[in-house]
Amino acid sequence: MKYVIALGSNLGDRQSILTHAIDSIKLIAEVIAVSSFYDTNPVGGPDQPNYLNGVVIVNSEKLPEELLKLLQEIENSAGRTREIKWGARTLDLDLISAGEIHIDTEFLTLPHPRAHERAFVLQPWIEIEPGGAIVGRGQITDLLAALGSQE
Ligand code: A4P
Ligand code: MG
Repeated sequence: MKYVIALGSNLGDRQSILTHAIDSIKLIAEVIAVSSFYDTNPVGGPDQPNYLNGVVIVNSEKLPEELLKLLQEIENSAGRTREIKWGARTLDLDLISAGEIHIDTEFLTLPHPRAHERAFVLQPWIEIEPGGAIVGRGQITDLLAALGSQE
């Protein structure tokens, strides 16, 4: 199964936190593509520093829930704490999509419910998979273009 994973950091040495996170992901899945990192303005939440965001595509035979658990362990080892919703964090790893799979439980929603409206996810994803799509939402190039025309 091919998974799209979004990475974000806005506390500490963002560049090395993301690079280290990708090294950790390589230990649990086969990493197929890695985007550049993008400096982005924070969306939502309290006043907080800019993020560094990126996307990786991996191949894994693990179930989505298993993969998310492992990603959360990587977040925790990067010193992630959960205090304020949408607040600043050393490392955020979100599962964005898993092909055609739909999941809606408290632990995991797939596709990610907000990814289609977030340039900080779509832009790096398009860089590594221009033909990518979010099931039920459409082509990621169209989704990003729709965001631009809203502003
Ligand atoms: N969860 C459910 N579905 C998923 C999924 N597809 N991937 C659950 C990952 N987790 C999922 O997440 C809260 C709970 O969501 C978890 O327990 C998991 O079981 P969290 O990472 O603890 O908390 P969070 O990240 O603060 O909340 P959330 O809702 O994931 O926030 P978002 O939507 O990720 O937004 N601005 C910029 N520029 N760049 C960013 O990266 N990120 C956020 C966080 C806000 N603004 C940003 C950025
Ligand atoms: Mg998250």
